[in-house]
Amino acid sequence: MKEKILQLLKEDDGFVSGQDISDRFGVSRTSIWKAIRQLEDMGYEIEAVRNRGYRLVSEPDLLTEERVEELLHTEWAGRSVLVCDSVDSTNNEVKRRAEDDAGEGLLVIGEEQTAGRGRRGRVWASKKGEGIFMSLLIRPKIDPGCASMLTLVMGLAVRDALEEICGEDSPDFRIKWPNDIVCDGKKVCGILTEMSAETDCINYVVIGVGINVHNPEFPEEIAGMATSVYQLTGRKICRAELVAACLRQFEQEYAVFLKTQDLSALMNRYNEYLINCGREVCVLDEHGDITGTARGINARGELLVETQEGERHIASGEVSVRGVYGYV
Ligand code: BT5
Repeated sequence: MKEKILQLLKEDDGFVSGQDISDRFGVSRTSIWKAIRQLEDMGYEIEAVRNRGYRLVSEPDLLTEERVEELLHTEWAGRSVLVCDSVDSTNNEVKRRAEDDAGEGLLVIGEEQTAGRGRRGRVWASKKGEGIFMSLLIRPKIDPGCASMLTLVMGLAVRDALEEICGEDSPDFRIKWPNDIVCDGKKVCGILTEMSAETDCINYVVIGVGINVHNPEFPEEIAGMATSVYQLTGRKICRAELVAACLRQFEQEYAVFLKTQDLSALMNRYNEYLINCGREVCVLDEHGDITGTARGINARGELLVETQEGERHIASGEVSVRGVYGYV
């Protein structure tokens, strides 16, 4: 019933009266009301006015397998797409499937994550319908020591995709080494790369991407450091288009990376967008903090930091970088 009512509301830009619906489908006013409630739960915004009826105000930004597949024009990334209504963590789901021999290019998307993760077991806020939570499976034939560079390749790809989808008046999206995309001093995307490997060969790599898209606000704990595309632009972009753009960009940049198995051909562009460049940073390392001026990345994806004792090369692994005066 709700599909039929929805169709009717879509065909009419004005109000459709309860009487009309009831006459047309032979159902009671109560069943109509219930169907309307179900549609609202699915994210449709419906205005109900006494004596006039119902009007469709806006449709939800649905992230379905069909929609993503229709927009993807990639060779292998997203070869198979799985959208879960709810999942613990898309990285976990891809790992489970990778252990079951899933092929390279599998993309898992969650409408929500119940245990979305950042690095070192930190929590990634993953509220239903508000963001993109996705993980891509790859099986690269590269040295396991090079895998951390894939976070940087994906970072560049997501930044480019955000700019593409936001269009001409796109906000100035920057990269905060090693795994964040930031704008206006706040984080709009985080990337978590995980790997299963032997000493000299990789079984698989999972690259997880969390992008804040429609969030009107954030939980208090992260409100000072998180932002969303909606907060930045006031617009509700299409998540499926952003997913497709990320994969398309990643596929291109990954092909460049594979040729040399390092970032030599990507680092100039990466450094152009690197927010840390030329800034005082504090690298929070388990061996002690390092403070200095960030000078950009090298071909191995290490951050070059000029300190009083000389230049240090910081490997991305598990470190966090903070601006001396705040998050960026
Ligand atoms: C990250 O970790 O930034 C990696 C986030 C990766 C999330 C994706 S979603 C799909 C896939 N499946 C997963 O389970 N994970 C990946 P890290 O650098 O450790 O940053 C985590 C910190 O960012 C938290 O401790 C919070 O302070 C902050 N944070 C949490 N949720 C956030 C959000 N939605 N937006 C911005 N900041 C957030």
